[in-house]
Amino acid sequence: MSDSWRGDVAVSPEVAAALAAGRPVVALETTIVAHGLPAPLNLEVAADCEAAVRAAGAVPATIGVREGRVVAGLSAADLAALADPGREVAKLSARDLGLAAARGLDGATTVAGTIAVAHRVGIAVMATGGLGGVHRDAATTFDESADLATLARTPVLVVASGVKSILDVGATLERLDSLGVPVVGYQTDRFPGFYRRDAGFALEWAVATPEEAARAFAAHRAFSPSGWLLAHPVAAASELDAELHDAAVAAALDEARRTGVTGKAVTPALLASFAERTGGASVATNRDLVVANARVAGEVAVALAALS
Ligand code: PSU
Ligand code: MN
Repeated sequence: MSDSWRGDVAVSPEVAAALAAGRPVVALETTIVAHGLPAPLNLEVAADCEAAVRAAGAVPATIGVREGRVVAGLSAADLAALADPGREVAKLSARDLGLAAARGLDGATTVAGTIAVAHRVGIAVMATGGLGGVHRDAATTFDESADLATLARTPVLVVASGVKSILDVGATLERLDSLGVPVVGYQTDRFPGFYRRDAGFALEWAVATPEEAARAFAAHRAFSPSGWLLAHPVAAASELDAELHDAAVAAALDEARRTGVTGKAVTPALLASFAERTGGASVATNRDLVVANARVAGEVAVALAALS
């Protein structure tokens, strides 16, 4: 069976059947695969995320662009192509999707790009590692991820372990407040700092179960066009050592300043230098948290489907 078209999106047979039947589906991003994690681990993590969604009882829809086709539910071959470091794969936020499609490009979607596609085909839940956010020098560079504004206008629940401490976490939380995006702790009342369980900020709202998250998100949609950030901290056993973490943050920021990297290259550059500084420990933490987020997203999608 081949993909079917929903609007401008090619939907895999499995995802199309699940959506038609109202069964739970979870969108997964591909920027983490193409630009966030080193090969060959990147493809393994993508497969582990899909398996975690399935184990929770939902259908994974990994999203990306292949030769100009915007796909929800990438095949293993297409996913492998996007994971291939030898290939030119564009990094696509929501604003880039149409251009990449028209040009016939290969592209990996960020959180913003992924939720734009997910919403277009009727997927309400997404999992990732970390949301993009406000960079520390944003007061002069205006570098704020389009993930924030896109989440403000796209009703998709995103499960993430907060944002990386390389960013300005406090400013990111303030922007999410201004933009009207709820930030809800999953079994925590502290905002997670990606590699660490607590970034040093309290959360106003928390939920204890997937069912509670699903009920509140469903209720939220009656009053707001925005999505949700469901903040799920990394498991305690997978946390990065605090000292190693703080030293790596300082070094990564210093390197970024010295090399003068800008635009969409900033986040991948920071991630790569972080991995180098922690001797790969940050990559192991990243892997554990993104797979755990895929499982929680699967559970929330199952609970959401049970409501309707
Ligand atoms: N956080 C990670 N790994 C990643 C990203 C974020 O730990 O790979 C990716 C996500 O796809 C996110 C994007 O949407 O980086 C944000 O990039 P930018 O800051 O350029 O918007
Ligand atoms: Mn940016």
